[in-house]
Amino acid sequence: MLFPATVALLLAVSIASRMDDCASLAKKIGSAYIHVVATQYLPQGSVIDHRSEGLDVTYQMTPAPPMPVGLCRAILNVTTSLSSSIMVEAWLPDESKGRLLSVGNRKFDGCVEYPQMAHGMYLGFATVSSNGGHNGSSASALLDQPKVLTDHSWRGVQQATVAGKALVTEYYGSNAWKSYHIGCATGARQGIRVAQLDPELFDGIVAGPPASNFGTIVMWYGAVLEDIFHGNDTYLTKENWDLVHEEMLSQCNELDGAEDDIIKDPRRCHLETR
Ligand SMILES: [Ca+2]
Repeated sequence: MLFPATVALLLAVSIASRMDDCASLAKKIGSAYIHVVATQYLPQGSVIDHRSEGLDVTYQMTPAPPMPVGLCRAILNVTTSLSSSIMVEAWLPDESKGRLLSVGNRKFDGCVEYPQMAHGMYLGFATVSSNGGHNGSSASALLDQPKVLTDHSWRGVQQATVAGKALVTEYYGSNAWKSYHIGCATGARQGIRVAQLDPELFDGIVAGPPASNFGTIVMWYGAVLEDIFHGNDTYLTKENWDLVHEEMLSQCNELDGAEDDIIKDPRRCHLETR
C-alpha cells in the first residue's frame, strides 16, 4: 500500500517528466518551415489565459475551457508560402489513444476552436487546429491575398495536420494510426476540400452542414437579409418574426411525430395565417 505522500511524490515526478518531454518538443520539431513559438505542459484543470498571452485576437471567439486532462500544448508558426503562414495549436493528451483529430475553422474566422479541441481531449485524440492563416473574424485579411485565402480555404487544415502528425510521432514515439477531421460549415468545407486535394491525409472526415457552395451561400444571405431586415415599414420586425416562429411551431412541430420544437422538414409546413 502506498502512503499519500508517496503517491504525491510519484505524481510530481510524473508531471515533471511530462514537462520535460513537452519542452523537448521545441528542439525536435522545428524546421525551415515550422517555428515552435512555445510549448507548455498543462495539468488537468488548468486554464489558458490567452488574453494575457497576447493571443486574444487569434482566439477571441471561444475561450479555452479548463483542461479536461493533462496535456502538452504546442504553438507553432508554419510557413505556407513566401507570403503566408499559419499559427497552429496542438494539444497532446497524457493518455493518448494514438489517433489525431484536426479541428476546422468557422465562417471567415481565424480562431482556434478551443471547445472542440477540448472535446478531442476527452476522447484521447491528439488534437490540432490553426488560425487558417489570419487572426480575428473579419474576411478583410483575405482581400487581394490569394495565398492567405488558400490557407483559409484548405491549406491551413492540411499543414496543421501534417505538423500535428509530426508532433505525435515525436511526443509518443509512434505515428498516429488514424487521423480524422471535424468541422461545421466552413470547417466542414475545409475538410472536404482537403479530401479532394490530399485524399490520403485523413482516414475520416466529420463534415457538419458543409458550406461548400460558399459564394452562393453569401449571395443567399444577402438576398434574405434584404428581404427580411430591410428596415422598411412594410417588412416584418424582429418581434413579428418571433410571432411567426411561435405560430409555425404551434402548427407544424408535430408533423414529424416529435414535439421537440424542431420542424424536421419545413417543406411540409404550410402556415395557416388566417
Ligand atoms: Ca418536431
